[in-house]
Amino acid sequence: MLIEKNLLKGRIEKQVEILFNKSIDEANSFEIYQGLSKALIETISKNWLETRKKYESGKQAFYFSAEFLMGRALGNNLINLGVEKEVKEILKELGLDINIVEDAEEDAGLGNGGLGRLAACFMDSLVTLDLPGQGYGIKYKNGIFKQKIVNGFQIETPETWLKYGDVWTICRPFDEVIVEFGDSKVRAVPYDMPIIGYGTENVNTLRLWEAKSINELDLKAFNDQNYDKALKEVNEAEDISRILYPNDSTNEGKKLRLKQQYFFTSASLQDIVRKFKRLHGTDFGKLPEFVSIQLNDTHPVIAIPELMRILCDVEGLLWKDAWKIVEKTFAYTNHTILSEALEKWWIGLYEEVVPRIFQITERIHFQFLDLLEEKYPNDRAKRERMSIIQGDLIHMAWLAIYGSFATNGVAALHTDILKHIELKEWYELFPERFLNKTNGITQRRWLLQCNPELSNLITELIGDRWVTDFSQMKNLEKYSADKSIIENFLNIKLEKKKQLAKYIEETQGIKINPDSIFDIQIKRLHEYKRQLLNIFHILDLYYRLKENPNLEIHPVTYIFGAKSAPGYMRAKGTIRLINEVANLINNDKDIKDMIKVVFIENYNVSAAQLLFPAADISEQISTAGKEASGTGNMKFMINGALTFGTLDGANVEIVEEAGIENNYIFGLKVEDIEKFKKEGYNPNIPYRNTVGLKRVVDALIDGTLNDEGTGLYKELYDSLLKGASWHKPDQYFVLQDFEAFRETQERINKEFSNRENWGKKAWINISNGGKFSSDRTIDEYAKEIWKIAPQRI
Ligand code: B1N
Repeated sequence: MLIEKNLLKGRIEKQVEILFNKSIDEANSFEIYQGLSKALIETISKNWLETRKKYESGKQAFYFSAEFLMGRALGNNLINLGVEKEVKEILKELGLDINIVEDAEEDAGLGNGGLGRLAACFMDSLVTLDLPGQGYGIKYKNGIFKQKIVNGFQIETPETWLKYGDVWTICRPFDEVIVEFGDSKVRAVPYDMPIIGYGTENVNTLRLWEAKSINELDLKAFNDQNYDKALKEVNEAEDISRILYPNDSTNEGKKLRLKQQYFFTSASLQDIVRKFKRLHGTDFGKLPEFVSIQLNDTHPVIAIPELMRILCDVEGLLWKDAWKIVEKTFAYTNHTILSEALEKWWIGLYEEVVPRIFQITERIHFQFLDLLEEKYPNDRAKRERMSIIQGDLIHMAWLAIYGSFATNGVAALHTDILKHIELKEWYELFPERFLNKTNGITQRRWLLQCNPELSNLITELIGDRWVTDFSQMKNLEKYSADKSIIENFLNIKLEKKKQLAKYIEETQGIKINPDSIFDIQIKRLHEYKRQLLNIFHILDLYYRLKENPNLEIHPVTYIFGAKSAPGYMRAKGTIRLINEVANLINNDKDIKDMIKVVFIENYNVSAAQLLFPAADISEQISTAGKEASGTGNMKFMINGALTFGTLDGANVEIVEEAGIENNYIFGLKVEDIEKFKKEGYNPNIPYRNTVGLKRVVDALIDGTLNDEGTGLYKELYDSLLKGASWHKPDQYFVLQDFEAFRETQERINKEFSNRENWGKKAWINISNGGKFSSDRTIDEYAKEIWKIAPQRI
């Protein structure tokens, strides 16, 4: 055991005393949460510093990411440290419920969705595998906004996780560095978060930078009573780490965003180079032997010219020597092929914000043109397509591929599309650089922590090795024919559904039936994810029930959770639509509770931990080819939900592992869509010919539904049937896929009633989830990209 119970209890008391000057019986749940957390940090602090020292001897991987969607730390750390039981007892003796203490913690919501949560799962796997890997990011003062639903509309309010300080990071003021922009300099102050592994004493680090101004305040302006001016510099500096941009898979070409990117990558590189010099001197040719840097999408790609700057301008290397080092240091992960997400910076802005980096980027661009000329002489068209600087835009993905030794996609299908369609010419130029690394999720948070009931059953059957070796799950498969075990599983599922129902009743005031099918779609709101298709089908089902009260269906509860980017009007319209349809159906006595629709307000990591275990059906219905991987699909699978989805992203691999017959696959495939694009797609055809479809689409504009004069529904309608200047009508094939969607839903509804058979299918999914552990993903990155090996303290 890590720490003896009474010792820990004493430490909690002491910490509450130090932090709040209260005795433990006076402390509220938040104060206990902080005291307990600090006591845990006290307990691991020795191991933490030993790990840091240990890792200095060899090669380390650094994960550069603008987002780390960590969620809550306490519950996860209690489990990873193996002290959950003791802490529960301690709190009980004090008359406290651990759940209430855990609920006092705010989510660290420093990310938007899958990309940010992936970074968080990777942190957990790195340390659990004893791998020398560290995260680098930004300590945003305000993470992803809090979503309120008011009259069905999404309202954003600021997220304030740091309101009372954060116990899980420690400031390291003497590691601060200065980041220089064209017109100003700021201090980058590091905060370190310990990343505690499972079944290991290693403690890794996530280093998050906070921006601070060099000068405190302009006293002269203050004395002149010019208060805005007095604080101008302070505010401008602090603005850099003030807020997370709330876009998921869309690019916002804003100056502050570019500043954020340069701020954290420059600070991190300075930190890495400083440490390298301390350990190995100035033989920078050796840098790639000790350092690998993973660029999480293009957001940190400005690190490539920044490392050139440091090596050439600061350390005095020759350009060509520096370039060789840079090319061997970075690796790049591509997370999307949506054109609106690809980052391109306008040269005017880039030059203004980081003039020296602009010069270096230009030189890289010309050097690349030389390479192209050598390989493909006189091929002007190719040069135009592949140029890093195109017209007045800098194409960050191109810079990433050229400036790194590896480019990876995040699921097999996605990597194939990169290699053979989207990045075809790049793959021809650098075939050895392209790799696949199918995403994964940590089973510690997404099964052990969020579903202790199922975890216990699994451990009873196959022992607990699955917690750190998820391939063990395969040993469960032999029980799929064992009726009593399937019965056990189904009872656990029911229990998780009851827990969710209780949460929904308490937080949203809606009563749902735990015996109904829980059909859940939780993810960011985006047109390509097709929440619209889901809600159209629900409305159609509602109309059919109204027409035919004898229609026999198994009761079903449709649950949504989704945030929309604040400026994304179609996504906001869809949220309003879901809420309106929910209201209509939930309040219609004729429906007799056959259908319920719930929109979960403020969907975040903590809500996710309640939702995944309670699902029967996992909605993964993106237009084929558009969802790079998805990771929610994996969380559902290992908690025993069946996938209802298209052959997109990692869904393909999920059904490969668990069997297509144990899931519900429908709709157009990538090839079908390619064909439509070649031969032409007319959404009017399905609109007119699919029974019931016209009725639900027209409900948007014929007065049936009411968007309060905002025009949001008309805009949705037009997006399907008229298109817009930037896209053809129904670019995501919502109407074309409607019929297959409905047929498959009908099949689900029928088959759910056969409890035993359903349970068996769910069990087979659980048993075949082994591939989707982020431990497997990280092991592949470590061996095939970073070339790092475990270092245990
Ligand atoms: O990254 C996830 C994948 O599982 C998802 O399929 C993919 O959509 C997601 C700009 C993004 N791709 N691109 C982003 C996020 C924020 C931003 O500002 C783009 N997120 C994804 C993990 O691989």
